[in-house]
Amino acid sequence: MARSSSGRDSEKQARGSGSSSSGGESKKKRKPKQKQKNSTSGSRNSSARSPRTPFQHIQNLIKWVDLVIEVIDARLPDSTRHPNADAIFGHKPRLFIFTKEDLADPEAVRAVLDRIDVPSALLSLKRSSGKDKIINMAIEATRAQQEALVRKGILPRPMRICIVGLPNVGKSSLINWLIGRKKTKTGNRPGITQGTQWVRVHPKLELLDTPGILPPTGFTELTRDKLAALNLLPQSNYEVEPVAEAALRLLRERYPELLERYMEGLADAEDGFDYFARKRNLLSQGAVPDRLRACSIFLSELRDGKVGRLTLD
Ligand SMILES: Nc1nc2c(ncn2[C@@H]2O[C@H](COP(=O)(O)OP(=O)(O)OP(=O)(O)O)[C@@H](O)[C@H]2O)c(=O)[nH]1
Ligand SMILES: [Mg+2]
Repeated sequence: MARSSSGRDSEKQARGSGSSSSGGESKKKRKPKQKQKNSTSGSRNSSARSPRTPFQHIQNLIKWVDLVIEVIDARLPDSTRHPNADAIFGHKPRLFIFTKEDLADPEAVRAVLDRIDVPSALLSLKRSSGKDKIINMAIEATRAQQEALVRKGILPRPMRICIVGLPNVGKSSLINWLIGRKKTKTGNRPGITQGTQWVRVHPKLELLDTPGILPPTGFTELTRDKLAALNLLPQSNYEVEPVAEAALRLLRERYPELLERYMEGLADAEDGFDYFARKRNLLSQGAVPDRLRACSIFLSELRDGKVGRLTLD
């Protein structure tokens, strides 16, 4: 299957978004001095110790935080976890927050939650209920750290929480949702957040928004197709037609009824996007079916939940 870029490009993309993250951090006042030293916020001459990618930047930050919240897209509960997440964050108290409940298959997500032993919550950020539950989970998960500070005679401070996850899973939206206003930049495409940003979400909790992190390697072709189909990879990393074809194949295997309800005959059509284009009257000159438009519209509607609630892992 043709691909416009390799895993190395993911790293390049990620690195691009990381460069400004250092700038954002250098303006923050509340961070410990040592953190400033280890971050990319120093002068260009300090590059010997500077992390080279946003992922390395986050790895450096991790030692200063009390809790890591991994944000996971409930439509891809395995594929939207960084393959090295357990190795890198596993020693820290963690919460998993599965976003996009409103777009995901409830049964499939329930099965995933049942096999996870990290405290987890499933959320639709399109609904306003459930904020107190998340705040309480975070306070509970950092209770041991708070008690340790008291034991050491250190003045109480808000617990520092780092939000991590792949691009476009809903990290920044989660922060805005918790505080009930738009403090962090969000958008429906991967790569919106370019820097780090601290936000106080509760007198006891400060959250650090971070850029989405893509592993430089380790994606199988299937995983890449799933991430691309659900708009979790930067568009420069893939071509629309093969991704749409892969998504249609997956839906035919997993959700033929949804597909049939979405467009009668699509589940069984010999050439799916030829069929789609004719059905939607997407014809170019000479009444030739416009496959590219058909693929783009299909992906866009799939991402918006118009095919139905689905989980592709
Ligand atoms: N339907 C639905 N959309 C959501 C939900 N959570 C987030 N989104 C949407 O997902 C998109 C991405 O949200 P962001 O918060 O910008 O994602 P991010 O993880 O910060 O992305 P990057 O900054 O690019 O890494 C936005 O269009 C949000 O509205 C949810 O629970 N349900
Ligand atoms: Mg963001």
